[in-house]
Amino acid sequence: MKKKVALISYNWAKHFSLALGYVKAFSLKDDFIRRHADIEILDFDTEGLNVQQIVYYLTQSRPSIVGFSCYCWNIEKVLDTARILKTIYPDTQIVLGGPEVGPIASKYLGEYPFIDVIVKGEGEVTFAELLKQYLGRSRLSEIAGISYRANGQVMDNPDRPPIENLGDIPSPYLEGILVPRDNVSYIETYRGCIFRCHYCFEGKNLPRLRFFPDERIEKEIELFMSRPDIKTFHFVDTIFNFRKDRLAKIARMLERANRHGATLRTVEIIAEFVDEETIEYFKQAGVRSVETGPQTVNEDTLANVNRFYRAEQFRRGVRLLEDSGIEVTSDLIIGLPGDTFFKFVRSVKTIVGMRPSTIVFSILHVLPGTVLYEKSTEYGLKFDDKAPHLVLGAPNFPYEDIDKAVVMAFSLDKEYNIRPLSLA
Ligand code: B12
Ligand code: SF4
Repeated sequence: MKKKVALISYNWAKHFSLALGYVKAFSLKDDFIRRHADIEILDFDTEGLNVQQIVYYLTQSRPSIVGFSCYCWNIEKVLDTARILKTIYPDTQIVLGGPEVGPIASKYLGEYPFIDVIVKGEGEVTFAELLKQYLGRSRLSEIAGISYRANGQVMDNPDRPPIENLGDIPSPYLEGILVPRDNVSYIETYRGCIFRCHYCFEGKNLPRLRFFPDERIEKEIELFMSRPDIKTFHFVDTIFNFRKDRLAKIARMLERANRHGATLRTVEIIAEFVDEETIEYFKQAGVRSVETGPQTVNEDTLANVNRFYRAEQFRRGVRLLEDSGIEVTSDLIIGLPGDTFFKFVRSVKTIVGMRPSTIVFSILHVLPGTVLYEKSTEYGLKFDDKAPHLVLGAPNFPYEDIDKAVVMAFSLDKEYNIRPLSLA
């Protein structure tokens, strides 16, 4: 009989898990796994069903291996589900992966005895090897990229190098494992980021960019655009416009495939890189709105967190975009090391003066795997070690001031960001 494997993701805002789509698609490439394992992806909404309902659901199929996709917004629910499952079925193997647990795998294993294995970093190859191990084909000690429990001890195997050729991962969309849904579907064209902002884990600190093959991206775009129900979708890429020739290529693919008037929602961009030509490519691609930094405008803070910002180019980029009808969302982070309450106010004044459509304020999350997390003491950062790891104080930005900034941001959000639909 085939072993039952459940891959679970607690998503945000009706999204579904691209990560688990890749993990399943890669595992099914292997003939032995295909013959011996039944892999089911279960997407739930983080705020939807409660843990008891999910556990009850799992008792119906009794998977012997349960893999969870872990992010700072769902880890509490993952841990509750895993603990209860392991108590009911001690033989069930609990495997965790994702950016919340990978960078601090030993810590999680040390604190939560019901976790069996944590996959560090990219999960595709490692999870397939792990499945083969569960099916009797290898030993945990031989699998790179995992931490695990053996005889009561936490073992930490060496990291696995990044997947060299991303084309080795079958597309979960083209394989029919994931079905695109309007507004919450993502295409990934490359992994990594050209920058290394110290608060960010998007590029996962990997040394260089790696790209999915063009033909495969084109086929995914074609699949999305062939569906009249897909009115809008996203790219997961860290910076949509990091190189103009690439942007031009993707824009052409999108234009060619777009027969139902689909639009691209909120791609992440660097505003400083925007010029007239970029605007033309964005239009060709169907981009209606973009999201960008600068997170703070203060030079010492920018230097502290290794963030790229060029005031005049940024201003020009925002104007070019807004004047050509592409909405700009500008992001500011509260609590970055180097900022103070008044420096935060300065950032707000500067950005309001540039008149983007929307300003999004967020409180600094000190995320595992980031430089700020690893060097928090050096930076004098206090943060809640419990996810989502919100900052509780920086050297000249004490908790009370952070709180004041949050209240101010809340009011500004009402004042600046609300537009009745009739005026939008
Ligand atoms: C899409 C997305 C969202 C979506 C939600 C997606 C969902 N499924 O619910 C939205 C836009 C709603 C969102 C919101 C937020 N997000 Co977000 N988001 C992303 C984004 C851009 C893409 C995720 C993705 O699909 N990546 C592609 C897949 C392939 O990569 P992956 O998820 O890392 O998966 C790989 C490995 O981690 C591993 N893996 C993952 N799961 C599993 C499971 C198993 C069993 C195994 C073996 C392996 C494995 O294998 C995968 C393949 O290699 C990432 C950045 C990024 N580029 O990854 C941030 C990211 C996940 N988000 C992040 C954050 C902080 C947030 C917010 C808190 C931001 C905020 N300030 O509000 C909010 C949280 C919601 C809230 N309001 O509280 C952080 C999370 C860090 C952490 N420790 O969890 C990330 C990493 C970005 C960052 N800032 O560094 N987000
Ligand atoms: S914040 Fe943006 S630019 Fe900076 S490392 Fe993350 S994805 Fe790259």
